[in-house]
Amino acid sequence: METTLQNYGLVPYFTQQLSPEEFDHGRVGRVTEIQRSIITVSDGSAEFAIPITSSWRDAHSENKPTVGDWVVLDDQRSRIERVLDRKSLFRRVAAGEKTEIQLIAANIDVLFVMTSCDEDFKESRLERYLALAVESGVIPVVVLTKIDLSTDSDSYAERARSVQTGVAVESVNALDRSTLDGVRAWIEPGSTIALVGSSGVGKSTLLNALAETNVAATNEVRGQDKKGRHTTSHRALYRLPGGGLLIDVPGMRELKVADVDAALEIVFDDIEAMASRCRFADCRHASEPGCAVRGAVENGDIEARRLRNYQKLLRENERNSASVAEKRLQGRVFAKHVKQVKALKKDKGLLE
Ligand SMILES: Nc1nc2c(ncn2[C@@H]2O[C@H](COP(=O)(O)OP(=O)(O)O)[C@@H](O)[C@H]2O)c(=O)[nH]1
Ligand SMILES: [Mg+2]
Ligand SMILES: [Zn+2]
Repeated sequence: METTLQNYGLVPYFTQQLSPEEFDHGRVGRVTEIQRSIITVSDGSAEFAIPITSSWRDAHSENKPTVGDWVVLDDQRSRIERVLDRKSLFRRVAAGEKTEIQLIAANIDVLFVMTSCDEDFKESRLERYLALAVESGVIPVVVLTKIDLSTDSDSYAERARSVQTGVAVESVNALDRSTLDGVRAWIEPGSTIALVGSSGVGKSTLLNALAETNVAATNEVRGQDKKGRHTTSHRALYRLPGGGLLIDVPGMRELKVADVDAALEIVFDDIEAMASRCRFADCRHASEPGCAVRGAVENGDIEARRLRNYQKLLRENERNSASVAEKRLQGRVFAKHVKQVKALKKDKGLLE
């Protein structure tokens, strides 16, 4: 079982968290798929369809199993006992009145941030994805698709490279396997890659090309509004012939940020560096006198759009981080309360 699980990316980081009994009885597996009420877990040789029990449904959102998680199963392989500590976690703040954290995928090594050489391409969106990738502890790679449909794909690649110092950019025609060597170089045996990007950019097409078989349904983009139909409705982990693992994340309209302070400093390192020359240490680069960042925008050294997006992400981060911290606290208080009630019932002989 050891070697087959290594194909699924099992490394010492996870085996160290197992008791000898859990390891010897092969009770460890990886979550390969999540649907409405069923979690699919693979133990390397077989897959188990595990119903999501109410205790997991009520768990705090960051503690729930997600695609890519390593989990310990019970002896009957009918229940998830616990989720192992993650190497990395890609999550977003879900849109809506309430601030909810939604897990996208766990234990990812590389994130393919996908966009196409057409009107989907927006620097501001790339900056947002890159901040989320850096915050998650995942290496981001920008994958530029549909180079065959553009006469100017090099300029798109150049724009993508200018979004963050040193970020890797790979250009592909997802329909032509001979263009995929650049992305293949990022997929090592046992490593996990997640694909994110708007609907219709070619995530499923790339997955199929790399898998060398049609594992995922692709959507033909509708002529009128260029919006793809939502064929991929759930997240799943696929094994590639070369030994890597790929997670196709269906298009998400909004990926709000929270807790990305440090990541914003990295993605916007040019603005951060310039800010050290502002007259006021807490300058917000709005209307303060002696603002070096606004000076750089006026000189054309920093794009006005880039500064606006940086400020927007900072505000969003501030707003959401506060509510996320509050949620986490509520989650912990609630868990403690449940424990106390259970202990009390046990004392009174109401629970075994
Ligand atoms: N010409 C061309 N078409 C592509 C490319 N990548 C994807 N497509 C087409 O774009 C449409 C949407 O692709 P799909 O993989 O379903 O997008 P997804 O929503 O990101 O999974 C399909 O019709 C694909 O055939 C590409 O690199 N070049
Ligand atoms: Mg798709
Ligand atoms: Zn300033």
